[in-house]
Parts: sequence; structure tokens; C-alpha cells
Amino acid sequence: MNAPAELRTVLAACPHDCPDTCSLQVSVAGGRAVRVTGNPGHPNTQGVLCTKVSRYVERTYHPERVLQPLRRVGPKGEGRFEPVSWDAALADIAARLQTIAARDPQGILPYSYAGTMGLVQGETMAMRFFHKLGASRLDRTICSSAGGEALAATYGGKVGMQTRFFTESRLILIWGSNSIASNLHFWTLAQQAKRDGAKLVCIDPRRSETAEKCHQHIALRPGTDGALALGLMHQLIRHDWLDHDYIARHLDGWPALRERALQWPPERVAATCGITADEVRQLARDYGTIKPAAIRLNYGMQRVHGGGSAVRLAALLPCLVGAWRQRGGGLLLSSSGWFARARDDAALQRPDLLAGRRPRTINMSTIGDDLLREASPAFGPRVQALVVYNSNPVAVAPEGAKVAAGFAREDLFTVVLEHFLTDTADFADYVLPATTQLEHWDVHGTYGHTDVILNRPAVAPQGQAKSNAEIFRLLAARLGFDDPCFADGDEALACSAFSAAQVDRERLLREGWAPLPVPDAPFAHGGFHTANGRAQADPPGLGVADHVANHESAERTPELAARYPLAMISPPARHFLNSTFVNVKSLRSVEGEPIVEIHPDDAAARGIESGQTVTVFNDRGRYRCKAEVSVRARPGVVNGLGIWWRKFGLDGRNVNELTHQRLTDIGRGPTFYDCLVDVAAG
Ligand SMILES: Nc1nc2c(c(=O)[nH]1)N[C@H]1C(S)=C(S)[C@@H](COP(=O)(O)OP(=O)(O)OC[C@H]3O[C@@H](n4cnc5c(=O)[nH]c(N)nc54)[C@H](O)[C@@H]3O)O[C@H]1N2
Ligand SMILES: Nc1nc2c(c(=O)[nH]1)N[C@H]1C(S)=C(S)[C@@H](COP(=O)(O)OP(=O)(O)OC[C@H]3O[C@@H](n4cnc5c(=O)[nH]c(N)nc54)[C@H](O)[C@@H]3O)O[C@H]1N2
Ligand code: SF4
Ligand SMILES: [Mo]
Repeated sequence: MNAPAELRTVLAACPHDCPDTCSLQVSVAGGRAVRVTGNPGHPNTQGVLCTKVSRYVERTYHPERVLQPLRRVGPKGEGRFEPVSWDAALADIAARLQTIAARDPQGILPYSYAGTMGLVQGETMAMRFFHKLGASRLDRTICSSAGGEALAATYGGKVGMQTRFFTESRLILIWGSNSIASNLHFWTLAQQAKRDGAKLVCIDPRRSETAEKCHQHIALRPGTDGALALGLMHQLIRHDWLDHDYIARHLDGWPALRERALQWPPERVAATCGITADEVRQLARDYGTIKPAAIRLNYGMQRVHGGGSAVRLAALLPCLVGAWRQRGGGLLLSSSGWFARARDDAALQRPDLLAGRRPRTINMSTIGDDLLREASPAFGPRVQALVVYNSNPVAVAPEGAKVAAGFAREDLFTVVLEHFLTDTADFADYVLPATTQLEHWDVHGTYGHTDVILNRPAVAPQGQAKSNAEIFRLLAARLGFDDPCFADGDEALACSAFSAAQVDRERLLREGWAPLPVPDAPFAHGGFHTANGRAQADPPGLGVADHVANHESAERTPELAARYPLAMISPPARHFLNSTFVNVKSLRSVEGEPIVEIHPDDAAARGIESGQTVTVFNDRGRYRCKAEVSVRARPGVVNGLGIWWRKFGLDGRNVNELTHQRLTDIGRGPTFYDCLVDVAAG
């Protein structure tokens, strides 16, 4: 009998697009990862991981992992491939890209998002490569640009209160966030505050897992948060629950905003939001009188036409009551701005390699239309080559039928760096096997706390997998790019990405994490990151509005609303991470099948029962799934939980078959939750 292999522990980082960015402990025996657990030494992680990432070992050694380069043999979309050598794949890819680049490199488009949030395997070597090439640039808007730009315009950056002090809050508004599913470690802190007497209020059209555990749930109509924020301001003014001193010292543009807020009495807000006037009054009273009051805003509320304005208005509330004065008060949407200040993106991504060229920019949220667009003077050349990494656009981008049609173009050359044959990889000319987080170096900032987390490789790359950075280095070499920056290795990049002045690198290497120097109550005395240090109620050039009606709504498109009377939102399912993990059996079996939640009244009117197959449809398409008749849905709103792979759907489609490509008022973001549909049995 062999002696049991010695168990080794490697400190790593959760790579996923989640505000918690946990510090991981990977147990390794005999060169194989056997377990991933939370690092008890990292305060935010507290030794606990979510169910999904506890399964990371299963995902890494999944029998369907792509472990060698693949070349397409069948029609696009069918996912039939033959193995090829790295040498053959790289030579052909380089030749094809070179041919396109010789005519106009803007015919080449990178497509990536946050499959990993690591700096090294994210946009460092990849950006250098595409900058040197002069490829089209990608506007990475698919998740957070509406809220992010609104927040930055208001406060000068994506900054806010420190997560750990939510334990000291006495009122927490959880606004547009299903924290139990998507921000678990924050939820732990909110629970602690609750035990200490805090009141928790959830503002969300869906009765989510989180909403049902809060003291109060305000189930407003999707896309009406701006009106609610104005209604709260109205009451703060009327009852004089304002911190006049804080406003005078630290807020610009209050007089005009005050006038606008006065147009929003509780009755008007109630009618717009589909809630009661008493709910508005009570919420305002709580917010105006309980201290410290904290808002956990999340991106769920900005996936609608007016998402930017709504975030801007909600974000101003803490200034009005002076909530920033205490460390348990204020607001957190994203903390990523603290990290941006602690690194030099120009040094990492090297935009200087553009050498004066100014390639066009394509918005990732309109990839469906843009892949189908012909060359024109306004658009530039047709997109002729796509290089996809860290993203699964065929499943996650809006108006899926158009996205799939674009990817199916015979004249499009598509390379996908992936772990699995996703919906997107099925359309690739080449699939290149990428390493997972257990197999490469990386370093992570985050958007939900303020610690840098290091990821050391725990095991060797599986099969022939290579890290994204290594793949771009190899492609750079094939294209003859010999700038010294293409020789930088993954480990060196990871260790030097954050400035030594801000991050204790020794500690990072030793403990796997290191904090950024962020004050406990960063804006107690103002000092926002705007040019003049004051918060901006009406940032110049932003075109901010009051409540902005949804693109698809009774207010804006009454004819459409008559035909499609139900609003559909499609928030994430708890056991998936966007479309990641959908192919991990143990997690898929918990989620069961793709479902749409529908309120009992709406179901009864359509003769629909729980468990029945239904068709959700609008002018863009139809999507079949199982109905779940449930008060998780409010009347008039259905919840199509995402994001399933199309190929696991009942009819080879997913919820994005129904969403559209119109954008947000601020930040050019997608409007996934601004979508009218109807549902029929069968
Ligand atoms: N388990 C899990 N965790 C995740 C993800 C995942 O897919 N699964 N995704 C990750 C990603 S990419 C992100 S960006 C983050 C944050 O992702 P978010 O999109 O913020 O996701 P949620 O926390 O689910 O919050 C969305 C909540 O907003 C609600 N909502 C929808 N429309 C509206 C509206 O108009 N107003 C208001 N007030 N609420 C609305 C939804 O019902 C849902 O409960 O989570 C990350 N964490
Ligand atoms: N209807 C609807 N659509 C949505 C949303 C919604 O709420 N509703 N949410 C939107 C949001 S918030 C987001 S952020 C987007 C997310 O969209 P994406 O960023 O595309 O996220 P994922 O679907 O998780 O796909 C990430 C892919 O990256 C791969 N990957 C992970 N690590 C690596 C790596 O190291 N190397 C390589 N090469 N690949 C890797 C994974 O295998 C996975 O297939 O979806 C959006 N789409
Ligand atoms: S997905 Fe989020 S909660 Fe889960 S391990 Fe990763 S960072 Fe932690
Ligand atoms: Mo996201």
C-alpha cells in the first residue's frame, strides 16, 4: 500500500465576479487539489466559502474540461472539434490575425469580462497584445457601468464605506441586492448587526432569499428606484431630517435637487413604484431618524433604462442625513476605486503600445448587433475576428438570438480561451485550453472589500492548458511583437501589480492577503474623490434626470405593454455564478431546471400551475422553461432566473432570448431587467 500523500496548503483567491473575493486555502496531496476552503485568517472570508466555490475542485477536474487545443470540424454552433497541437493552432491563429491586421486591425475584436477578476489573467497581457495589434477596443459595460459611472460622477470614484463596519449600522437598506446569493459575506455582517438590534430593509421587486429574511421588504416595480430615492428626499426635507451642516460643507447642487425632490410626494412615488405611500413615509422616517444608517446598493437596480440616474439619486441619500460621519453609516456599491488608486493601469496594460492609433470602441452589450453590422464609414470595418476570454457572450449577452446569429457568421474567425465547451466555445474556430485558478498565478482587487488577495498556483496546469497571459505571450511572439513587456512572467506581474507604497507585498506573499490603507470613515469630513472634494448632486455633462421610465413600460411603450403585460427580470440563480458552474452537476441539480417565477394571480389568469412547462415570449423570441408559481414574484413581474447555458435549456435557448440591446441612461450599460414579456402554458 502507498503511504498517504502529504497534505500541503496553498493560499489562493476566488477568481469569480463576486464582491466577496474570498481568500482560499487549497489542500493539495500528491500534486492534486483535494479541497478548497475559506482562509480563516482573512477577516472578510472568515473561513467560509459559498456552496459554488466549495465545488471548485469538482470544476477543475471535471471530465469535460478542455485540456488540449481544438479546431472546429462541424458547422458553427455544433461544438464538434478535433484536437490539434499548440504549434499548429498558434501558427494558424497568428496567420489569420495577421492577414486581417494587414488590411485594418480594427477588424479584430477582443471580447472578455470577469470570468476571472485576476489582474494577470484578466486585462494585463491581453491588453498589451491588443494594444500592440491596434485591434478594436471593447467597452466593458455588461455588468456595472451604469452604476459605476453614476457613482464616480457623484463621488469621484467607485468608493464607499468599509464593509466590515456594517456590523455597527443600526439601519441597513439592502437595495437591489440578493446578498445571500451574491454577497454572502456581507450578509454575515448584516446578520450580526441584526442581532445587535439593527433593522434590515430590502428593496427589490423579487421576494428573494434575502428579502424574506429582512424585517421589511419593499417590492417596488423594476426600474422605479430613482422615484423612490426622490420620495425619500421629499420626506427628509418635509420633516427636516437633514444634516444641514454636512450638506453645506460637502455637497454641490443641493438647491436644484431639493426643488426636484419636492415634486415627489409619497402618493406620486407610490403610484410610480407600485407600493404604498405609507411604505415611503415609513422608510423615510427610518432613514431620517435611525443612526448610523447604511445602504448596501448593488448592481441589480441599474440594469434598466434609468439605472444610472437611480444609482446617482440613491447614492446622494447619505449626504443628506450626514450618514458618512460615522463608520457604520454611508453607502457601499463598489470598493473597486480604492484598488484603482493603488495600481498603475497604464504600466499594466500599456496603452502607449497603440503608438498614436485610436481604434474604434465597440460596446460589449450590443455585440449581437455589432457582429451583424456591415462595414460603413461610421462603424468602420466589419468585425472579422473575435478573441474571447473570461466570458461566455452567447449565453450572457442580451438578445441572444442575434448574438448567436453573429457568432454563426461563416466569415467570422473566432478564437475562444476556455475551460469548457460553453455556448460560446461551440461557435469557435479554435478553442484554446485555459488554466483554472488552481493552476496559475494571479492577484486580485475586488469590489466588496478593501483587501488585495494573492493567488498562488496549487497544482500544475492540467493537460496542455496554459494561462491566458501565457497564451497572449505566445501569440505576441508569433506576431513578432518583441517589446520587453511581452516577456513579463505571471508571477512577477502578480507580485508587482499593486504599488509597494500601498500594499505590503511581504505580507501578501506570506498571508495571501494585505489590506489597502483606507480610513475607517473615509468621508466623515467630506474629502470625496471629485475634483473639488465635494459630492456632486448634478454632475456636469451627465444629463441626469429624475425617475426615468423603462425602455419597455406602460409609460413609454403603452402599445407594447398592452401586448406584453408582464415585466421580466432575470437575476442570478444562487448556485451559479453568471453562466459559470451551470455544467457542474452537483450545482445544476440543486437549481433543477430553468424556471420562471410567476405570482399566483398572474398564473391563475393564464391557467398556469407550478411545474408546468411554459413559454415566455415577446417580439424578440420565445423561451421555454418550467413555471414556479410563487409569491417570490410580485404581481405583474416575472423572474426568469439566470444564467443557464442555452444548451441546457428545454429548447436550446435561455432567458436572454427575450432581453434587448437598448442601453442605460448613464454608462452605456445593458438593460436586462427592463423587458416586457408574456407567459403562456405549454
Ligand atoms: N450566486 C451568485 N452570486 C453572484 C452572481 C451570480 O450570478 N450568482 N453574480 C455576480 C455578479 S456578476 C454581480 S454583478 C454581483 C451583483 O449582482 P447583482 O446583479 O447585484 O445580483 P443580485 O445580488 O442577485 O441582486 C440583484 C437583485 O436586484 C433585484 N432587482 C432587479 N431589478 C431591480 C430593480 O429595478 N430595482 C431593485 N431595487 N432591485 C432590482 C433582483 O430581483 C435581485 O434580487 O453578484 C455577483 N455574485
Ligand atoms: N439576463 C441576464 N443576463 C446577464 C445578467 C443578468 O443578471 N441577467 N448578468 C450580467 C452580468 S452582471 C455579468 S457580469 C455578465 C457575466 O458574463 P461573463 O463575464 O461572460 O460571465 P460567465 O458567464 O461567468 O462566463 C465567464 C467564463 O469565463 C471562463 N473563465 C473563467 N476563468 C477563466 C480563465 O482564467 N481563463 C479563461 N480563458 N476563461 C476563464 C468561465 O469558464 C466562463 O465560461 O452576464 C450578464 N448577463
Ligand atoms: S463566489 Fe464569492 S462568496 Fe463564493 S467563494 Fe467566491 S468570492 Fe467567496
Ligand atoms: Mo456582473
